[in-house]
Amino acid sequence: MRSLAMYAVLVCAAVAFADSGSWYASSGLMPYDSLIPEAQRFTAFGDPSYGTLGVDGLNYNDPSTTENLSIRREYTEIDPAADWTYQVTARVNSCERDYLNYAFATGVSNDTESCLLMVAPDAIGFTGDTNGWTWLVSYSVDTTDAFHTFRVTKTADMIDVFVDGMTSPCLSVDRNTLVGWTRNRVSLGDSSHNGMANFDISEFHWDIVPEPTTLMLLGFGVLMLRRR
Ligand SMILES: [Ca+2]
Repeated sequence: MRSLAMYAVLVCAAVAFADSGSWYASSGLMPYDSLIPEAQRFTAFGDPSYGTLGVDGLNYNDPSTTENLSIRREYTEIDPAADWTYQVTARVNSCERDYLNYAFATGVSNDTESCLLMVAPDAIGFTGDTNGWTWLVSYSVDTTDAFHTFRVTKTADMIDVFVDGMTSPCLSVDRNTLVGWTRNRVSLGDSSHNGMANFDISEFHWDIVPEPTTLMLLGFGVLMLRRR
């Protein structure tokens, strides 16, 4: 009985750091629609009127330097040791912009460093200081007026970025070099509070897997159960 209790506790511990799902514009539902089960549903922060669902995707039209639209899932904690993958298909639309050099942020971030991918009209990358528009590392790619798929994987400390069908990453960065934002979230897409932008997102997928030590403990729990 004791090992059974231990097993139950360890299963809960593993579930705490695991989350995955997908959203497709072709579903005809906003990512935060109440028809979507909670385990797959996002929440809209900021001004929801900036988002509209069209045939090509979810269009963000953020014309303000004092407001934004952020569609995200928030967590109490995403352990920095957890591995994860996210993938987004999106395009940046030609539009008037202010001084910010990125259009939107997307992906997974924990409470130690911001791992959100910044997508600009002509580049993608990660932030390098507390100013969200200063690149640490970037890769030149024309994201404007054509859809591309951006896939980001975190394995241990390394974060790799792939565009479309790439088999080797165009960007690799050690998470320890990224700046902290103290944000535990999966962001489908965030426009900037201070910047203006217009972009479309047609698909988003995310997969946060339990941290390796939790998996090992879980395996130990199963072993204990089988020895009874
Ligand atoms: Ca804005």
